[in-house]
Amino acid sequence: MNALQNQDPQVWDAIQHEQDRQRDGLEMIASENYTSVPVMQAVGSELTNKYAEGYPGRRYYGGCEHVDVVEDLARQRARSLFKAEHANVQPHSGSQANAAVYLTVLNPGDTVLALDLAHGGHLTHGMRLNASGKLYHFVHYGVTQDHHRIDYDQLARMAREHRPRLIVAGASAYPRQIEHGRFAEIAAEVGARLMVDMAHYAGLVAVGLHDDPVPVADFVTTTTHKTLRGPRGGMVLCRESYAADLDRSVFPGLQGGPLMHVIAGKAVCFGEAMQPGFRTYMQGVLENARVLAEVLLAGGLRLVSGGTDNHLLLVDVTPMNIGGKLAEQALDQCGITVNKNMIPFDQRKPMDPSGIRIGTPALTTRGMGPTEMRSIGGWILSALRQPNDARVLSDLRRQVLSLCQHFSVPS
Ligand code: DSN
Repeated sequence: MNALQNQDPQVWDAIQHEQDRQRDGLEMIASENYTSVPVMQAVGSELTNKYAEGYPGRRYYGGCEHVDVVEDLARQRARSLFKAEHANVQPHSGSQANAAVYLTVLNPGDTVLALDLAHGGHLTHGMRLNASGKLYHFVHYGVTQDHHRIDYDQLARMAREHRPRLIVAGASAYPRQIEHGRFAEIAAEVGARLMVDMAHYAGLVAVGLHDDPVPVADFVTTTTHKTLRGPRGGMVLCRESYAADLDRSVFPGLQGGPLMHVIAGKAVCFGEAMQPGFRTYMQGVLENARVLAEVLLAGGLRLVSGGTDNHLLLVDVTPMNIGGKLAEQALDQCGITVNKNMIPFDQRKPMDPSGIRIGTPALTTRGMGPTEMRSIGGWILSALRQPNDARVLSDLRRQVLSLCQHFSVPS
C-alpha cells in the first residue's frame, strides 16, 4: 500500500478509476493527450513546494537557485523549439496566457476582432460571460457558409470597419490550417496587433507541419497539454520588444507564484518535442485524422469543411437523425470519449448541438495507426446509427476494450 492509498483511499480510488478509464477507453477529445512518464514525474516533484514569485535571477523569495535552472531551461527550450525571441512559461493555463496578452496591449473597452465561438473560436476570445467579453469590446468574424473556411474577406472588411486594437487568430474547433500571413497583412493594414492562439495545433507548428505564426504575430499563446503533449499549462511567445511588458502582465499583473513543478514539466515536454520522434508522432496524428475522415464520410456523416488538414474533425451527426448530445452519450457507452460541439450556422442549441468534435492526438500517442482508425471509424458509425440499442453499444464496448488491451498508456 502506498502513502496516498493508505492515508486517503477515497482520492486514491478515484485516481485508480481514472487510470482505468484512460487505459480501457478510446480518448478522442481533440484537446486531450497522454503526457509522458518523465513529464508526470516532474509535475509530481518537490518543486510544488517552492514559491518563486518573479523571474529567474529576480525573485521575491530566497532558495530559488534550482527552480531558476528549471525555468531557464523551459524558456530556452521554448524559444529554440518555436524560434521565438521571448518566452514566458509561467501562465497557469491558456486562458491566463490570453489574458496576459490582453492586459499587455488593451485597455478596458478596447475593440478586439476574433473568431466567433460558434464557428470554432474559444471562450477567452470574447465570449460574453468570460472576463475577455466583459472587459473588452469583442467583435467576431466567422467562416464561410459554403466551405466553412475562415472568411478572410469578412475579416478584412470588419477590421476596416471596427479598427480593432488587436486581432486574434486561432481556434479550438477548426479542422483546417490557419493562414497566419493573411491575418498579419490585415492587422498591418489597420494598425492592429496580432495575437495567435495556437493551443490546438502547437505540436504541428513545432515540427513544421502547420503554418508558423511566430514570424508574423506580435504574440503567440498556447497551452502545453494538447498536441504538444506536455503538462497542463500555458505559455506566451513574443518579440523581444514586448518582453518586459508581457512579463509584467503575467506577474504581478495576473498571477502570483508560478507553478514550478509544472514549469519543470514544460521544460521536459519541450525537450521531448525537439526529438525526431515527435515529428513522426505528429505526422501520425495527421494521417490518423485523414483516415478517420475518409471512413466517416464514406459512412454518410457530414464533416465541417468536408474534411481535415489538422488533428481534429468536426462531425455533423444530423444525417443520422440525431443530435450531438445523444451522439456523445452513445459513444461514451462504447468507451469512445468525444465532446458534443456546435457546428458553424448551427440551428440547434449549445447543450444539444448538431456536431461532435473528434481528435486523434491521444490515440496516436498510444501507437494506434490507420488500421485502428478504420476499425474505430466503423464503430463510431455503428453507434451513431443505433444510439439507443443497448446490445449494439455493449458489443461495441467489448471491441473497444479488446483493442485498448493491445495499446498501453504512459503510467
Ligand atoms: N477546452 C479546450 C478545448 O477542448 O478545446 C480549449 O481550452
